[in-house]
Amino acid sequence: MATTQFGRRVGRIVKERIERRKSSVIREGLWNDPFMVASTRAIAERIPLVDLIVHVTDARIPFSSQCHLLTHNHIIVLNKADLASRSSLQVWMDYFRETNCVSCGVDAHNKESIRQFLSLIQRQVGKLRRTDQANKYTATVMLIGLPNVGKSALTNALHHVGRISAAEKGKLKHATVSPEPGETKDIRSYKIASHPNIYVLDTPAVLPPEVPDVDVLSKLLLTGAIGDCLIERKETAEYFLAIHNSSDQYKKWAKLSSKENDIFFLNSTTECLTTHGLQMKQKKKIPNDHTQDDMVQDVRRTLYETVSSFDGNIRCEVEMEALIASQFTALQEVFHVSTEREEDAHVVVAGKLLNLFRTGRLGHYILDNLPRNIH
Ligand SMILES: Nc1nc2c(ncn2[C@@H]2O[C@H](COP(=O)(O)OP(=O)(O)O)[C@@H](O)[C@H]2O)c(=O)[nH]1
Ligand SMILES: [Mg+2]
Repeated sequence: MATTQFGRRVGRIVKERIERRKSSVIREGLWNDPFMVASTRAIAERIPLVDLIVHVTDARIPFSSQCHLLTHNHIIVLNKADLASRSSLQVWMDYFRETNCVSCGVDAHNKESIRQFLSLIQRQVGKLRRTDQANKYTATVMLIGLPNVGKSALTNALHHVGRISAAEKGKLKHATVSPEPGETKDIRSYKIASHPNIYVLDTPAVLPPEVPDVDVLSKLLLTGAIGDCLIERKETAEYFLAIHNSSDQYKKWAKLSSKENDIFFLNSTTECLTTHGLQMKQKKKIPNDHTQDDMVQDVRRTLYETVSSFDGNIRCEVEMEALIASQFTALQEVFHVSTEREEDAHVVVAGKLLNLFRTGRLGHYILDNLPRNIH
């Protein structure tokens, strides 16, 4: 499958660069960062001291974003559920249920989702104590996970929702949230519930002791868990386009296409269009200013038109490459990128495309397959 080839190509480059940095004297890069090593050790030492571990993963890669520091008493959170395909997420939740893991999909930016997550934590904490201790104890819950999966965003949301629903006074604390991995530098506690008191510990990211395989690395890169500095953005964006072009996502954007709109007008002869009605429809078709939303629609339409009019075989790597090259050229126009050198223009296009993908505006995906021995 061409997608796998694109992923592996990206994964191999990243792996090779990480390995090179690991063996170099320059102490930089995630797997060679003494801070990361120390914080992973500090988190591991805390595990036996806390009441519950919340293992935060990225719902787009429920398997590839798992961390190695697992314990018996943990729940799995598939965060960023808003970015994942809903039907596939349900399949993953069923899988976790079958393997007797308590799991839930969460969107850290959605209050209702956070309320449900908080209730789950409260129920799990409640199970840990004897009934005669009811409400008179303090429990500690530690969030652990790879970089950028949303531990700090969840901490803030739980802290805010928990304190407000308990009508507690006092200043709210704020954990640093960032699109760049590795921002949280220490373990901090935030109160999220009273009667019983529950504190959540936000932690720096942990990384597996060994550099993962190339398939996992490519997905960590695409979802933003390990930062873009390890490889040129263009290669990562090409990998995204390969995934997009092999999925059914583009079909959802058919109605944005001007070709499809023409067909719509031709088929609407039975509809009585007044001059005003026609003007309104045409207005919708041709946006007159270029807001961010219009831009997103233009990108979606371009992706739809390039894939649907492509008559090559996208399962073949070379032909997929040709399609992707044509998409870069078309997107350069959509993003209004004009640079002297084509290479520079493509870097800008890649950055913009990745930003749209990572914020969920180019569809919902789950990049991992279920472990094979299950289904
Ligand atoms: N769409 C979406 N973005 C999220 C969610 N949770 C976190 N993020 C974003 O993911 C990035 C990393 O979040 P952060 O909490 O700093 O991750 P941490 O490194 O695990 O603490 C930030 O840009 C957040 O705004 C979520 O549920 N949905
Ligand atoms: Mg953080």
